[in-house]
Amino acid sequence: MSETDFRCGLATLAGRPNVGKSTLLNNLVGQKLSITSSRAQTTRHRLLGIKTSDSAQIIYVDTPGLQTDNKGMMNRYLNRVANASLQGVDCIVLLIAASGWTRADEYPLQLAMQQGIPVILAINKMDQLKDRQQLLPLIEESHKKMNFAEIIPVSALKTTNVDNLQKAILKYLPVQAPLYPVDQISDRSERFLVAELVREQIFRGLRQEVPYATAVSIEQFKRAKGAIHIDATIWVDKEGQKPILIGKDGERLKTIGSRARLAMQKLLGAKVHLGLWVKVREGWADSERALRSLGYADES
Ligand SMILES: Nc1nc2c(ncn2[C@@H]2O[C@H](COP(=O)(O)OP(=O)(O)O)[C@@H](O)[C@H]2O)c(=O)[nH]1
Ligand SMILES: [Mg+2]
Repeated sequence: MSETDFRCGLATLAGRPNVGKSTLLNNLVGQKLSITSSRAQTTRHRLLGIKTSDSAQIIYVDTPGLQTDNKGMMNRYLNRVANASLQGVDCIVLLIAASGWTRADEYPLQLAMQQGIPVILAINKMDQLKDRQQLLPLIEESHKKMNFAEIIPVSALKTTNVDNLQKAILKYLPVQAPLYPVDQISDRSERFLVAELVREQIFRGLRQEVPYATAVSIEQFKRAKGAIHIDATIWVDKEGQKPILIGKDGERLKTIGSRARLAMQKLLGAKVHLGLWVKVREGWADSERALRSLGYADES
């Protein structure tokens, strides 16, 4: 492979909430960077996952789900981030689920169509189909929706056909030198990624509205004596949410902490000591200033 054949570019993973964008990003990059849960709107930030080989560098863009709910400052913020991530990239990978097109897929489809760049349709969660024959009518129906550059069924969870998706994306990337150092896997700092791992456990461990009322900040991130010492604060919106997060005898917070700590050790490849606190900051999700100070500022 000569240097002049090297391909490099950006591919945005787009789609409705919960369709599997973050799971797919982790799978494509081969490292867990983006947090996932069975709940909509787990992803709140744009995150780059960078995959470099001898012949190419693909920069995947994970985004919050595209949805039409614009109520509240957080929803508006999430929509802005997701919208902006469709611009200035080389191709869009639009995800739908193998169970079929839903109304919630129409808005991401419209936005993807408007960009005037190649759109690859990834039909995700194909592991949930009893019979792969069911894909044929779905592919047929999808062809009518728009002129997709490619249509590729995958399972992000079971790693089915993900390599073929990767090959397809490569075709739409320009020949150019890598944009990021070849050993870099994300644009996000370790501090950011570990804060997200705490948020992931909150989304996985708690029902109802509480996860949506929480944010996480890292107060300390220090390497000492072969271990990493991390102190994190979980911010809640109301006093009444605090006992829900902490749980009876502190059990829930303990579970969140120990699971997040294990995930951090895996990510950082080092022993982690984690201190977790819960604090109240009333109305943070609807205050522009609080949103900014917690890292929810518009990202370019
Ligand atoms: N069965 C199945 N579940 C999946 C697949 N991909 C993602 N999921 C699940 O779908 C849920 C949402 O995934 P996530 O990646 O957070 O979706 P996002 O909101 O689009 O980023 C999680 O519970 C995932 O485990 C898949 O290929 N098959
Ligand atoms: Mg996500």
